[in-house]
Amino acid sequence: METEIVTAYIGLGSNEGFRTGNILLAVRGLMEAGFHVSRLSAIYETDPVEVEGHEKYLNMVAEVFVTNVSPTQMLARMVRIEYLLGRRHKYLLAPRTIDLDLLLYGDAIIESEFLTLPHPRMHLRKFVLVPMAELAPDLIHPGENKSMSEILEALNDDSKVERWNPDPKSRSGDVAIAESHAG
Ligand code: PH2
Ligand code: MG
Ligand code: MG
Repeated sequence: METEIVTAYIGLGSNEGFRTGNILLAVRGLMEAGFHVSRLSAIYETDPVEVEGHEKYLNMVAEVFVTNVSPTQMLARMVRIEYLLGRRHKYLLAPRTIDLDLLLYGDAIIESEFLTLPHPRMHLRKFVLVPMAELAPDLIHPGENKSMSEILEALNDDSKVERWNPDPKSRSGDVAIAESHAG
């Protein structure tokens, strides 16, 4: 049987609990779910958008190679990882231990009741485009027909997206939690 390898991109986000731990456990979850994780962007600390008064997010994008897994099957596995990492859908846009969004599945354009591809808001979100442009600046967005770096450059979004800094002097909440775990 012919096996086709599809390159897919998954957006990871966490703004509740031990955020770096959640992100890394989610990457491990993706690997255990049978995805070949080929590359990871840096982790970025980002201002929450589309919501008010929530904690800052950590965001990252993972590039995965997929064989014989449909986009819907991917989504089902991703929802399971979210659940295993303690995500409970309290309300739309609620703070979450982990959010896994399927951004791109090759150049598929899909609109079904379960899934829209490309992710319908990825081209509007700096917290997605910065890590996307880090991994694949010349990749063409199949709906916008522009590269990730072109879309990012044209974006009018002054929300903060900064490389996450694990320096303990920055006293980010994660470092405090990591230190308390270290005993
Ligand atoms: N996700 C949202 C809403 N707002 N803001 C940032 N910075 N990062 C996110 O991952 C994010 C958000 C809904 O999924
Ligand atoms: Mg999301
Ligand atoms: Mg989501």
